[in-house]
Amino acid sequence: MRRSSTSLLLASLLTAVAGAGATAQAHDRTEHDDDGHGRADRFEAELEPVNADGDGRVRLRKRDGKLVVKLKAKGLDDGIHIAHIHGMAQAQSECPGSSFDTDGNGVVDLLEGLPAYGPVQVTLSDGLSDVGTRLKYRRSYTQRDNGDSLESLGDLSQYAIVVHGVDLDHDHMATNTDAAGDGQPNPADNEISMPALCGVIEVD
Ligand SMILES: [Cu+2]
Repeated sequence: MRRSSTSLLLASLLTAVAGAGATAQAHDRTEHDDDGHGRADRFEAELEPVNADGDGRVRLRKRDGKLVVKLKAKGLDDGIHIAHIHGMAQAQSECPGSSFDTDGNGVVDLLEGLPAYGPVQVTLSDGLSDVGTRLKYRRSYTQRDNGDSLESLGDLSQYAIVVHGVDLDHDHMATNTDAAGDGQPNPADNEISMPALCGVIEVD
């Protein structure tokens, strides 16, 4: 049961990574300040470490049916850094502390953190191009990963943002999906799905 749900989750996550370049409604734009007009709903999230060093800040703005996201992070392990809005409309999402490390291996992996931050709702990453120790992008989104409208998320301050990608095998790159080298799909040693930073979304 755990094995199959784990495999399914990892498969869908990796499919999302591989296909994100084609499917994400993401557009990098030139940074510019908002003009202050209009009735924008503004939110922000401070990104703090889950399993690795680093920090960051995300600003979110709902406008004309779109969600504009400005994400900055630094101090990450070099490698691939996918990012999502996680959560459930029914529950306030949180960021997992070390008590969520139920297998006691020293990291809170993707599955262990799920009770805190909930499932993926919106993929922010555009896939394999989000690499390095720093991230800085401004992208807009028009729908959830499941195709539903962004409005169906309800209040954004119920959600959390997770940036993934942690170097576990100490090769200075967060790219290995099987850091233990045992050939088994397992979130406990998947560097790409491993949460690096997390921040709860709050009204700005
Ligand atoms: Cu995620």
